[in-house]
Amino acid sequence: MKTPESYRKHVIFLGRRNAGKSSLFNAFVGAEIAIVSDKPGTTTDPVYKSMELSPIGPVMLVDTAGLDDEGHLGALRTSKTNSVLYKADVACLVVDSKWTDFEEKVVKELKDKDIPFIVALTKSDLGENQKLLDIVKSKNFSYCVVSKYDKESIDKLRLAIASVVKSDYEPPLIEDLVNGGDVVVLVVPIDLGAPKGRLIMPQVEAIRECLDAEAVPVVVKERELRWALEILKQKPKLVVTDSQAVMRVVADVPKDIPMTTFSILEARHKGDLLELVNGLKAVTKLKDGDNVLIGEACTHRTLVDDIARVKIPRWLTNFVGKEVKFFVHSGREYPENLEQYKLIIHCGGCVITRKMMLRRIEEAKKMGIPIVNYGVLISYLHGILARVLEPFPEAQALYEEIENAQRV
Ligand SMILES: Nc1nc2c(ncn2[C@@H]2O[C@H](COP(=O)(O)OP(=O)(O)OP(=O)(O)O)[C@@H](O)[C@H]2O)c(=O)[nH]1
Ligand code: SF4
Ligand SMILES: [Mg+2]
Repeated sequence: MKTPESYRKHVIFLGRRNAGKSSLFNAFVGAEIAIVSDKPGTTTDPVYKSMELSPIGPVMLVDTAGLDDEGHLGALRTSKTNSVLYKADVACLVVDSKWTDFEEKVVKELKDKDIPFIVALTKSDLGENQKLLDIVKSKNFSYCVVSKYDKESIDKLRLAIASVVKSDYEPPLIEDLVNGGDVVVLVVPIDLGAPKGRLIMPQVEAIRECLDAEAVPVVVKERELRWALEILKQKPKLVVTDSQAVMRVVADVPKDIPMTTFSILEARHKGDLLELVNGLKAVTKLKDGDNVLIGEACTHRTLVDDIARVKIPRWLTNFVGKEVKFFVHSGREYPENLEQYKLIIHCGGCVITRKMMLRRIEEAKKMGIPIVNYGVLISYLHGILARVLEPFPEAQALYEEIENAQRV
């Protein structure tokens, strides 16, 4: 099976126009994918290519449109290249002749976003640029001297990039919550929203992690849950349900069996569960006319009773009793002008990497905008959040604290 994009580390090539980014990108891939020309501004939109990069594994390489310092210093923040930065696990800053304020600005942006980077001093076949080399060395940056014509230098760049990718800790979806021999019941509704003939990624991943933990995953639809619980000889260690069936499942699962939702598991695995619970503080403070952003990381087909466009707005409006204005933003790029929103409600982000999701949460946090996700909010609005946070005592304690503060 092809590795999904969300599981690939993203390696971004960036730098001034004409620096040689597309040439390096092509040499890296070993194929002529991106257009190369001596005309500055050849690449206008990001170009993607997946490949295996040892020892990281599957990566997605991204060539970007060049930026430069001729009147474009401020452009980095708003450009398509900046949007691509949200996806970066590592960046390759391509420099061919000079180090200026522009490169400084790019480095600052990378540091602000906590993106590890390497400087590729390219076009080395044209001669040594000692001045440039001295500057990069003096700044203690990781660097590589390369030429698109020198295969050995490209191999070195591959190794150098692989070595700067951070091996961030990624909490598992479920593996640490179960032990060998445990029975885990996974509730998977097969309704109109379910993709034809297959399960979705978090469901597949949960089954796989249960198997890795030598636990016994039992997969049922919500209608068969009660029966499944009756015939099981061993009490399940955990029941996990799709958020949309959570009300029915809460009613069917005895109180002494811990339960949670795939969305809550995803919030921890792919994001920051505590921060997403913390965002709930803003819900009861919403006032008439406040703007709420509903963020979806992909542009999937919308349904009649769509979760983002219909259900969440309806549930939230009923809950707060205020006329809140909802805005839906779908797609890989994070929307601009976040400051106009009083709350962000984000989807599980199944098509983006953990790093991209954390960056979205971080961006909201930096601007002081509370952020929650669908799973946390839906359970909260239905009054069952404490129940589904049971496997996560720290998050449950934070939620209790929020509830107590609101009661005062
Ligand atoms: N001699 C030499 N020329 C190179 C090298 N890399 C790129 N070039 C030349 O530099 C010019 C620009 O190369 P590109 O790869 O298109 O540069 P780019 O950074 O993608 O440019 P934009 O997309 O316009 O931002 C082309 O004429 C390339 O042939 C190199 O390693 N050695
Ligand atoms: S969770 Fe987000 S990224 Fe995944 S399918 Fe739903 S809207 Fe798309
Ligand atoms: Mg280019």
